Amino acid sequence: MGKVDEPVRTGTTGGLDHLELFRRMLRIRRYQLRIETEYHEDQMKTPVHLCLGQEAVAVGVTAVLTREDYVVSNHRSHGHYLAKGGDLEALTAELFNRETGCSKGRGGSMHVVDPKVSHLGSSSIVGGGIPIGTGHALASRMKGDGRITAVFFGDGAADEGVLYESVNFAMLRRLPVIYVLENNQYSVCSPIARRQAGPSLFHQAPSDKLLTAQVDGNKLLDVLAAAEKAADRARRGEGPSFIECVTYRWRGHAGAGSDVHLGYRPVEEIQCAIDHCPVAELAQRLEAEGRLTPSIQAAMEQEIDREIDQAFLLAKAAPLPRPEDLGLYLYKE
Ligand SMILES: Cc1ncc(C[n+]2csc(CCOP(=O)(O)OP(=O)(O)O)c2C)c(N)n1
Ligand SMILES: [Mg+2]
Repeated sequence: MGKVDEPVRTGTTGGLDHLELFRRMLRIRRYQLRIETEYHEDQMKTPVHLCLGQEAVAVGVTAVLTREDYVVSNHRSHGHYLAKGGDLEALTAELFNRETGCSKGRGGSMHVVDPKVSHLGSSSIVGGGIPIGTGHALASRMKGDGRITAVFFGDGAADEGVLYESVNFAMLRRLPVIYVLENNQYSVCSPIARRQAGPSLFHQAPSDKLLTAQVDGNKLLDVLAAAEKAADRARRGEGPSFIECVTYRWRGHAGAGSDVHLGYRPVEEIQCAIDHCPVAELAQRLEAEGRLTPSIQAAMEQEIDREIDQAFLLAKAAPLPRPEDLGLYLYKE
């Protein structure tokens, strides 16, 4: 089993280590870049949706969760899974559809799960995770197990009616859930301005029923601050929150590499997002505080790359599921 990230804090205030959060963002960044390099070899038979440029959202939100708190993710799943502490080796094996994968090779990139760290899975059905996460929060409330749930979804999912039903129900029952709208401003090739009439209506909800925030999703500390408030509120039993993290997807919707040739967004827009890189933004802050130097970063990168090398090596050598076993695991007893 690969190395598992522990939660940085356990639901009490303070104790956040920003350097450790930087390492997590860097790890997700370098992992995505490696997938991108390897994807062209066509050994990974799964579609992939890279989260390059969106690392601060996954890391900032999961930093305030305990290992027992739940995460429900979507098709752009890698960052959420790794930030929650999911096993990197098992994720890599899943990308190669191996028996050792986190979904035993049957799921691929869009269906990743790691119950050991309460990552309950991702769904390829846009918006599909929203009611599932709401249900987990309801279960926690009924059992009184003290767990909270964070649900990640995109602006495309926010176009769907299920979000209204879910948030309304969570408000009504004061469920311990954080809805994290990862607004990267596109649903495949459709810009948000062509799909939504204005800012999300949830920002106008009564504040005692729904805590809402819109933050710069490329600034780790801004995401963290909003997530912290939301988690504290959920733990106090005061109900749900809705955090919109405005960010940007650097690469094409699916697969590896740039999609500028499709012509649906200007090159300058992509460049502007890259100029506001979330990893570089945090690096600059930490450098100014004297906590990060180029050599510290280089050492982190080396260690991360070693871990990634090992994961890819193991994944490629692992067995595929046997054809006679393909009917296994379809139903849970
Ligand atoms: C119910 C449903 N409708 C449409 C699709 C096709 N589809 C896959 S991803 C996607 C875009 C989702 O956009 P968003 O929620 O903003 O997430 P992002 O890809 O930007 O991270 C669409 C329309 C789908 N998988 N499921
Ligand atoms: Mg989107």
